[in-house]
Amino acid sequence: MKRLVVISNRVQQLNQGPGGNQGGLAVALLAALKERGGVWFGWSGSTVPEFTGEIAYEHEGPTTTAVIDLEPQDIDEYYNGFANRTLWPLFHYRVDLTEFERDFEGGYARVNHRFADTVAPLIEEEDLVWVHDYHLVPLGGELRRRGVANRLGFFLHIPWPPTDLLVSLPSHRRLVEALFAYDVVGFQTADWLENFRHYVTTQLDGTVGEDGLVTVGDRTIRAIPAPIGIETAEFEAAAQTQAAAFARDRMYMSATGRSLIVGVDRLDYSKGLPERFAGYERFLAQHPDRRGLVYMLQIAPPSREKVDTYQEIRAALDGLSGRINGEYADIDWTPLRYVNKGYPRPELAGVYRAARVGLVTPLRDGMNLVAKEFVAAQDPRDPGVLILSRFAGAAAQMTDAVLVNPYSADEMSEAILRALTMPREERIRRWESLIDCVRREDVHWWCDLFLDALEDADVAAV
Ligand code: ADQ
Repeated sequence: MKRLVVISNRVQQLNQGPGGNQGGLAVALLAALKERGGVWFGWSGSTVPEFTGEIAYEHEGPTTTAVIDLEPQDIDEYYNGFANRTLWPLFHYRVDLTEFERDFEGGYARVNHRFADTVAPLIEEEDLVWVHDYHLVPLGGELRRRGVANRLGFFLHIPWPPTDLLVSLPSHRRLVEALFAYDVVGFQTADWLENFRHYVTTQLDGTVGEDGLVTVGDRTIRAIPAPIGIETAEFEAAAQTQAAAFARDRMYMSATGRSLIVGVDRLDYSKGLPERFAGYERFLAQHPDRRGLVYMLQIAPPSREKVDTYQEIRAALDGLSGRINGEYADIDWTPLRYVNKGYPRPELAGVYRAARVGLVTPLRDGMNLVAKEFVAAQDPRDPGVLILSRFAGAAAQMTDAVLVNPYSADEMSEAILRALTMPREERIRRWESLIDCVRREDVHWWCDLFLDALEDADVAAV
């Protein structure tokens, strides 16, 4: 079995132990690294006044993490700039929020060079190299330029936008052509892959062949759908722990006899939080008899706080939650609890399990793991109902959720009523079908799917 080199913007710390807060991706990549041995490389999260390329290592058995510090200007232009002010909004179909700045592109290119310079010497001849996400699209090409002839894979965690939107990026061609340095490129869903193929055939004169082969000029890559999953077995077990039971009981006790509707998201405009609040507000307005019998908990830890659009969405949500509670609260009832912090995974599992309804309604999402975690945490004898946006990648697999258009407050209100009144047999039937998929296509399955494709790829001989 070949050694693995994983490269992503940030690196999960080793030695977190069973009580740690590792998300599914970290669990899977660390498991793959443990099995195969190898290195996980990325940014430390810290800055230094001047880039040195010095690598800080941590080791655990066959797994090594290797991180570098970047300069403040790198973070401004690469992370808060091109990655999160340009690519993130554009790839989530938000051209209106996309900033097109040449400086950002310069910083993006510079950091990708710096990554390539520092990681290239760590790559051994037979290693599989797996690069993650929109921060690092050009890295494959930079590695090739430094003589790396290994199998190179790239996985995009976010959507791939329709061609008409992508071409609004002045450097769209360079960005997409850079993907042809890899051997395998993975997308979350067949739809995002289809958008990619459309771009390649209409803008780059490329061709699409059998088995996902896509050719532009003299380069052929394999482009595959590979929907990411969660660490289902671990998460189901987390939902059975004392910490989970404690969190669940805390929820029950704080609202006896009331049905919980839960949302858990990074505070991000792609997650559709204002629209979700509006849907819940519509529900309260349309169903006076339900007031006092339900409450909504929205957990949303802030992210990317240096980016203006994130400050704006936070301010908007503060206003909306105040308005809803101001309008509908009673002396003994708060309709909306809005919490801006993170929780350990077992506690999160307990909160999901206490909920009658999971509200996962992003306006656009590569996959959305919260939808899968919600399902994994349910009590099989009395499961809650998942309401899921049609525009989340997860909707392609989770067709037995109650699917909604997240832009429509009316649809959301109807879905909430339907979920709250759904007979137990129907809840069980839907949940069984959902959990079946969440168990089968878990994060380890995803990891194997991608790495098998990468191992089978005809290496850079091309
Ligand atoms: P994200 O946009 O971060 O990921 P998501 O898939 O929902 O979105 O994953 C969020 C993770 O953070 C979940 O595991 C969730 O439990 C955790 N989380 C959220 N709020 C939390 C809180 N308050 N406390 C603790 N944990 C919290 C990107 C893409 C997604 C894609 C993933 C993986 O945008 O579409 O599914 O990568 O590929």
